[in-house]
Parts: sequence; C-alpha cells; structure tokens
Amino acid sequence: MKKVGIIMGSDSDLPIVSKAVDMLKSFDVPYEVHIFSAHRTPVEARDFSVNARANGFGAIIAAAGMAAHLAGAIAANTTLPVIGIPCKSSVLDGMDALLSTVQMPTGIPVATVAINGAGNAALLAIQILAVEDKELAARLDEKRKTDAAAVLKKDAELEI
Ligand code: RP5
Repeated sequence: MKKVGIIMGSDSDLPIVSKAVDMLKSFDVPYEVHIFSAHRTPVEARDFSVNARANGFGAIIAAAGMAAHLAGAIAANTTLPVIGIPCKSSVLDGMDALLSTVQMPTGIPVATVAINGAGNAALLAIQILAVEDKELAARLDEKRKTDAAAVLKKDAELEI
C-alpha cells in the first residue's frame, strides 16, 4: 500500500496533527510524519515533495497555521494529491491559515479541509488510496455504517 505523508509546519501543530495520525493508524495505513516549514525549512519541504512519489507516497497531508503556505508549497513540487489542514494557531482563530491554504491559483490544487480538520484530512487521504484498494474501500464503508449506527443509537436514547 502507498504511504501517506503528514507534514506540519511546526511541532506546535502536533496536537492537531495527532488526530490524523490516529485515524491512519485505525485503518492500518502506513504513514510518515515530518516537521518541514515552507518558510523556516523551505529546502527540506521542497526535497520531500519532489521525491514523494518515488518514495512510495500516495497522498500528502500538510498542516500549518498563520500565513499557511506549506500545503501550496508542497503541491507546487508534486502532482500527488495534497490535502491542507489550516491550523488554528493565532489571534485570527485559523481564518488566516484557512484563506492561505484554500485560495490556491488554478494549476496547483490543494484539497483544503476545515480549520483543525485533521480527522477528515486523514479520511480523505485514505479515500484516495482506496480508489485502487478494494479492501481499504470496504473498511471505509464499514466505518460509515458504524458511525451512522452510533448517531442512531443517540437518537433512540434522546430524552428531552
Ligand atoms: C506555522 O506557524 C506553523 O504551522 C504553526 O502553526 C505556526 C506557529 O509556529 P510556531 O511559532 O509555534 O513554531 O508555520
């Protein structure tokens, strides 16, 4: 199976990113996690991106806050799918990172999830890998059923 790369701009993003890691672990999807910054370590961020396909990655998740250029900078250097997580890490409550991540120019797409949406970033990466992996797709279907059953149980137990 292809790996998912998870890149975060700073170790301060780890509490958010760990939710993506947990989701990938729950599906037994192989992953690598790195701290590379578009601004502080641009050479390492570029080198990872340029070599990601050859190194066995199938999708890349990029998490960053503030002037969050990491996902776009990675996407500029690979045609693998890149999923951006805008992290809430400043006085602007993540709106700065959301707009920096989502407003990509035509030609260099970044699939942006919600502010701090690490769980969905991982699920989207898994869905990308599942396009060519029937067993993984079946496990995604199973999770949808389990999640729906949990909501219906809460509905049945609702006492208001
Ligand atoms: C971004 O700046 C990082 O992704 C982080 O969300 C934010 C703040 O980084 P630190 O100053 O906490 O290292 O590049």
